[in-house]
Amino acid sequence: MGAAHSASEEVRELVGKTGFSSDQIEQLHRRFKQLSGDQPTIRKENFNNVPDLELNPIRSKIVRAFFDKRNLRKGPSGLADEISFEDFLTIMAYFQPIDTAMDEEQVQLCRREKLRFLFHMYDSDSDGRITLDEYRNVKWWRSCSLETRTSRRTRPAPSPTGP
Ligand SMILES: [Ca+2]
Repeated sequence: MGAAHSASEEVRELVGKTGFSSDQIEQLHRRFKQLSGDQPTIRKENFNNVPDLELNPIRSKIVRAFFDKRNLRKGPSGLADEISFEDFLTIMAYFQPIDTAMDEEQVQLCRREKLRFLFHMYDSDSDGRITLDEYRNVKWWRSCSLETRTSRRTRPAPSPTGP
């Protein structure tokens, strides 16, 4: 009983921290266990078998975002070797739509967090600046992914060596 109680207590705590509902947390926990192979942490290699990411051209950027210490609020730079379920939720929360029940101040805070997350995706060397190369790097991959999704449109495929 003790364990069951502490588990639900833990979920309640995570609801407060992340803004996910308890149903969403359970769902994400199943996903986490699937990814980790039932281990308490996830390593980068665990993302190798995610079919949704297989064809995603910015796959490495997305995977990196999960381990970026800045996004995990664990440091000004660097990558974590592994992430816990709570870390996983921290990252997934960046992808949550903004809750309409929030007051203006919370909305601003939430927007700022999301922007920071996006900024970190571009600023791959964590120096707090986005160089033209870093910008082009993500932009090129993004346009590639759009290109694949919208199938063959009239625009030619962008070249990896530049526009
Ligand atoms: Ca940079």
